[in-house]
Amino acid sequence: MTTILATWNEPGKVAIEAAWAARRRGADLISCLEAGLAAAEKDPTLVAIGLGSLPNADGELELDASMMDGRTLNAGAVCAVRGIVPVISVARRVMERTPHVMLAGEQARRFAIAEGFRPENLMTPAAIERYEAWRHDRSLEREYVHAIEESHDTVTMLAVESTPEGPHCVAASSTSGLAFKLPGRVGDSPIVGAGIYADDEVGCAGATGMGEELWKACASFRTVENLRRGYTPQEACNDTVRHMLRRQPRSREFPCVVFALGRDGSYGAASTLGDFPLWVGVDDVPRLETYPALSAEPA
Ligand code: SD4
Repeated sequence: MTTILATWNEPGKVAIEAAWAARRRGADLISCLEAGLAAAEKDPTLVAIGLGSLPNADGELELDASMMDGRTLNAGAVCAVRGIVPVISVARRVMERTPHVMLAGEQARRFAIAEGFRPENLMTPAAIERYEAWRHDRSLEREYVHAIEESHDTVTMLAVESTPEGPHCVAASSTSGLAFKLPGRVGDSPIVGAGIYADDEVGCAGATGMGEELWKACASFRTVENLRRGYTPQEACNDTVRHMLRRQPRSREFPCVVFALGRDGSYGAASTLGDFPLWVGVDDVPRLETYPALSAEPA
C-alpha cells in the first residue's frame, strides 16, 4: 500500500497527480515526492511555489525546500535560493551528494549550478504585475494574511509505503515563503523538525502556514513525537495545534497547519485558523479533504 498526501487545493493537485504519475512509472517514494513538487514549481501558472510565485519585498523570488528520508533520517534542504527551479531537486542533491543538511542563499545556488541546474529568471510577467500592485499598496501584515489564506505559497507532501522490511516514509516541502517577506527571511518549510519530519519508526509530519509560529513550535517534530507516544495522527496534530494556540497567541491570527501520516497509512490534520484542504491518495485517484480549524479550547 502507498499513501501520498499534499497540501492546498490548486498547487497540491498538480503535485499529487505528478507524484502518482511517477509512482505508476515505478518511482521510489523520494522520487515521487520530488516529481510532485518539481511539477508544481515548474508550472508558471501556479502562484504558490517556484516559477512565477510571489516574490520578497525586493521583487525577487527566494525559494526554500527540504526532504527527509524516514528510513535513515537523512535530510537535505536549501533556503533563500534565487533563480533556480526546481529547488526540491537541489534539496535532494544536498541530501544525497553532500555530508550536509542545508545549503543557503548564493552558495546553494552555486552548488545547484555546479550540479547542472540552469539559472533562470523566475519572475514571470504575471508575478511582476502582482509585485508592482503590492508596491503601490503596501501592507505587509495584510499581505501575510492574503498570501497564506488565498495563494498558499507552499506545498508540503508526506508519503508512506509498505515494504517487506516494514513501512517506509518520506516528507518533503517546497515554498516561495511568505509573499513580500523581508529579503533573507527563511520560514519553517526548509527546517527539518519545523516544516517536515519523517521517521520510519513512527511516521511523518509536515507543516504549512505562518512559518515563524510553526518553527517556534518545532511543529513537525512535535507531531511525530506525538505519534511515538501512541497518539493517532489526528490526535498528534490536534495536540500540536492546541499547544500553539495555548502558548503562541500569534498563531491564532494566521493559519498554522500540521498534518501527519502514520506507519499504518492513517492520517490527520489540524489548523489554528481557517479550513485546510488536504489531498489524499491511497493507491488510487487523489481526493480532496477539508479540515476545519480547531477551537482554542481542547474538546
Ligand atoms: C513559510 N510556511 O515560509 C511557509 C508559508 C506557507 O502556505 O506554508 N504558506 O512560512
